[in-house]
Amino acid sequence: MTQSKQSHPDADVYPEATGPAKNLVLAHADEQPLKLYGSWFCPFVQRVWTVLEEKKIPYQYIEVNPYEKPESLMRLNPRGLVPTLQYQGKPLYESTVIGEFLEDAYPDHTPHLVPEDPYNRARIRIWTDFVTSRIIPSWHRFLQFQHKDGQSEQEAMEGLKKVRDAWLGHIREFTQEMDVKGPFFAGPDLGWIDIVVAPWMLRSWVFDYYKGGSGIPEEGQEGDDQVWKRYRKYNTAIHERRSIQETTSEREHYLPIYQRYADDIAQSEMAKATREGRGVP
Ligand SMILES: N[C@@H](CCC(=O)N[C@@H](CS)C(=O)NCC(=O)O)C(=O)O
Repeated sequence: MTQSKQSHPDADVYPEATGPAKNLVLAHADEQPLKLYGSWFCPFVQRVWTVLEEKKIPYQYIEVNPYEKPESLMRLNPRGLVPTLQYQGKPLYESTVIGEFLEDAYPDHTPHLVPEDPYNRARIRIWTDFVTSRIIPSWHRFLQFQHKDGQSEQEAMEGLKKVRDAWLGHIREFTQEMDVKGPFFAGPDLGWIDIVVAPWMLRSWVFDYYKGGSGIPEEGQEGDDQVWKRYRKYNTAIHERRSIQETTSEREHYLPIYQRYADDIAQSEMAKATREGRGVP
């Protein structure tokens, strides 16, 4: 990679989407009243991007590097985070807020991803919160885990197992809440909760790549049971979904980004929050 001229240590990311996501960027380059300021690698952006694609809402995709914090982004979102949306000239941010907003603002665009029934809608909010407050932080603690100076090999292994098991525990709890048949969380149809969690499922190859395995048993392996069987069915359905595939870039360009997390040297707000024991920024 070329040396970045920018001061933020994470700014030197590949500049644009590649692979399937590149086609979407090209198809959504034209001026539109609804603008998505996004970064090709960002899981929070992928949520919003997937909703726009599922619902076929017209939008303009504008690639920004959130570590360079360009003026165009800061003007709309003082937190300087992506995704940021511009709707009728007005800004909106926070991926979970945007997801529900798109459902409400474009009622004629199907599929409806958020249940209409108030109870079911509230339940989806509980599990959306679970993804934010449990799954994502434990995913990052596992990925960023480091062998500390002076620790024996065994102590380090135990430490790694602890963070891995914490993540696995949350995935199991989430899976146990799913509709028995599925394949999606609430039944046969993809919903907002699936889009909320999908980007981290899609990126869980990082555990095989950097941490010696995710710990999720394969069929017939030790520890396999009905819950993991249900999870694997879910995982397959998520990976096969067109909108999710189409918002994904080539893996080789995610590697330098996730290498920095795996080495625990990333300086993103998420990486810092993880080191400080805080939640999602
Ligand atoms: N809570 C936010 C999180 C968004 C977020 O952290 N985005 C990252 C990119 S994946 C970002 O903009 N990082 C810039 C930084 O860390 O300075 C959301 O759900 O939209």
